[in-house]
Amino acid sequence: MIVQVCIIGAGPAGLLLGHLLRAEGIECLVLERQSPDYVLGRIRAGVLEEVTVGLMERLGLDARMKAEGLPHDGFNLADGERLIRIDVKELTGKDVTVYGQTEVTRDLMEACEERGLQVVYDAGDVALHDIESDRPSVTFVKDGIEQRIDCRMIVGCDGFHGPSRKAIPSGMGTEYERVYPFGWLGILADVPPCNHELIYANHARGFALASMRSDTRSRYYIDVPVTEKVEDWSDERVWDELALRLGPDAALNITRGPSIEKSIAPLRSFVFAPMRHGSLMLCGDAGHIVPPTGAKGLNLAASDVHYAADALIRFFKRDDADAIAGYSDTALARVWKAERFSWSLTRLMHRFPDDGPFERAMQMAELDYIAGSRAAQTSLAENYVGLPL
Ligand code: FAS
Ligand code: PHB
Repeated sequence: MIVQVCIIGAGPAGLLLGHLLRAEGIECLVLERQSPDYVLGRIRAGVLEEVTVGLMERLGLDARMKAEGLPHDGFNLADGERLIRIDVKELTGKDVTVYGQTEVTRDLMEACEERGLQVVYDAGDVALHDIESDRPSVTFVKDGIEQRIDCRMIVGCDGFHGPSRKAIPSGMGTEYERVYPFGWLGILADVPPCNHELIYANHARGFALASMRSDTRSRYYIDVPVTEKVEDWSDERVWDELALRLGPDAALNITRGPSIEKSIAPLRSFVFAPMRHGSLMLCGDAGHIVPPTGAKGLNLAASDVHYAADALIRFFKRDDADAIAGYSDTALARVWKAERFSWSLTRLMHRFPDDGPFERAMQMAELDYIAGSRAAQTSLAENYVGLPL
């Protein structure tokens, strides 16, 4: 089979890019290792920047998001004593939309057939070939039969553990990484949220986040040592810890209920640069990872896709070879700023095992400064709603 672009991975990055290219008449095909149900079963991001909403609007796939998504004008930082509200709407003129990544992926998936976007699910043993040439190919196994896709460009949207980044010969890129000494235990439950906006809490017992998916479905997190096992955390133990860490007011409003999903995710900051090698471009988690503290992961994938789609459309439809050459620098300029924000908010809101009284005093001083400074709140707000493209 011959296509212009072969996309590896049918998560949000792969499907967003596939639809954008298909809408421009660029022949592409998406290869996904898992089944559709498996992809939809992964519970991940919940907060969308206007960049991500804008791509869904551009595709005309924003109807359900507009009907069911929750526009949020602010978020809160808690430190056990007080709640510091960051009024992002007043400070930046922008808001964020609370709408689960699962729903974004579902909306994109359901549009594939009617829009003619080819996605091959359950594609095993995906391998990239001749990525340094202008005639690369991808092989995979489907129903026991090996198949080959010849293409002009490959875009790796296959997440942190996918084969794309690993296909780049060693020494042809640089890895920047920080692994955090804790993970986030997340719980999803069909109970009303304890607050109408998100609360990020730095408590003596540790970090907690109160989020939601709707007015009837809540998403909560606490940080736990990386050695913890989710089976050691009963629902009751999680609810008890959340009530302690989120503070007395929030605790009074927590509605407990059985978890419908509960898992522990490791936290890391990671960037692979450059995000292009020959005929291979990387988008989303294939190129970078942020700790979820700043709600940037999915939104960075969306901005990568915005840049990658623009470059590929200019390359294929206007014969502009420079477009692809410029992709990595353009994408990384925004990636690094989001990496900084996610790292700094993680530093501010978590108790690190090696921290002593001085580090704790610095956290308290920074929260005090934020509480009293419009400039500090504006800086937080403009990063939270997403920096300009
Ligand atoms: P994805 O990982 O979503 O998609 C990659 C796709 O490639 C997957 O469908 C995978 O099956 C497929 N793939 C992998 N290997 C393949 C192969 N060999 N062949 C074919 N296909 C292959 N971000 C936030 O903003 N907020 C959050 O709260 C948040 N929570 C998270 C919790 C967890 C547990 C994780 C892991 C991530 C979280 N993230 C969060 C980040 C997450 O949302 C990502 O940023 C987002 O999924 C990025 O989308 P993609 O780049 O499409 O990668
Ligand atoms: C979520 O709702 O899953 C969520 C929200 C904000 C974050 C991380 C996760 O920073």
